[in-house]
Amino acid sequence: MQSYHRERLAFDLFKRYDQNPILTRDNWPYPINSVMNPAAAIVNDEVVLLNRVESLRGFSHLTIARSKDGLTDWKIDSKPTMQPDHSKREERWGLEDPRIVWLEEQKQYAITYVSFGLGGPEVSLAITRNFKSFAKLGSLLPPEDKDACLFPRRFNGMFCLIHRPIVRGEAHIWISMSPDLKHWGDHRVLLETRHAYWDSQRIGLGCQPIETEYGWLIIYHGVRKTVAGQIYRTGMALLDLERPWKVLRRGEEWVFGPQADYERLGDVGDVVFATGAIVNKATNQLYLYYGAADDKVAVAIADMDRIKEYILSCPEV
Ligand code: BMA
Repeated sequence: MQSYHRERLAFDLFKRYDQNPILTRDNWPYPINSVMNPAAAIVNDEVVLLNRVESLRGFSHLTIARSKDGLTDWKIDSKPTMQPDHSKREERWGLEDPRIVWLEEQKQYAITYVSFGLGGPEVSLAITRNFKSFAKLGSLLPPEDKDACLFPRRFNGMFCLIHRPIVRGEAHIWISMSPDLKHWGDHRVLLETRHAYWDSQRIGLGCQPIETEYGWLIIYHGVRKTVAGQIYRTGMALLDLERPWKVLRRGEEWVFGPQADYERLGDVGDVVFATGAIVNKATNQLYLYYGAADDKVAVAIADMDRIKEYILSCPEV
């Protein structure tokens, strides 16, 4: 149902940081084509962005940039942080679009990323304690699959993974369970594309699930195909805290879309692709990090109370 009050909340939710974009090829310490789609985490009081970086060959690897305030003075690793192992079937053509979550039980960060190999894109897992050394645990599910993130803890004894397989050509968001982070089952569709909506063509998880007292906040991207090309925008849903396979609410409208020049123009125009977020506890704001037009990194900021007001005003599912 259309609600102008809710649409106003959606429209005003995110403010672009006025120094955007925050990372571009011009401030990279080595030659690259582009930087985009970063995972985000707070590590030792610093914001760590694990960025997808595309080389001049067109293959991607992951490189860290760190900042005290998550906005300014980024310190970028002088060389790639995680490189593809080209001898591995699933990493032949690079590593893309990571998401980070802290695993409470393992006391390690889990990085789910797309490894792009002979079978197409698939979801792989790496773990790290310190973002200095990384253990690659291999791929989790068969291709074609993308846009995956774990939850920080088990539910009913099981780990949960949100991901986006392509099934019969359809691109819905799925959730799957595992007792050990290796064997996956209980696959079910979590959110579907919606005919004729802004998210009609494809959807996929954006940043890692954000835990709130009223549920898991899911920020996802939705794609609409137009005669002029595709538009990638951002929407929201809410999952039950103890049963994250249960959708509580879903926004009807997008909350963030390409408007600024740096989002409309680039390697792939009209793309905002959120992959990482942090909550600034001091200001109660969400910093949403996203790839802008597939060649730079930008950040949009929203007040957590406004997000709550918005998502709780969305229709129950
Ligand atoms: C998706 C992914 C992203 C990319 C987006 C827009 O399918 O490949 O890495 O940012 O398309 O081109």
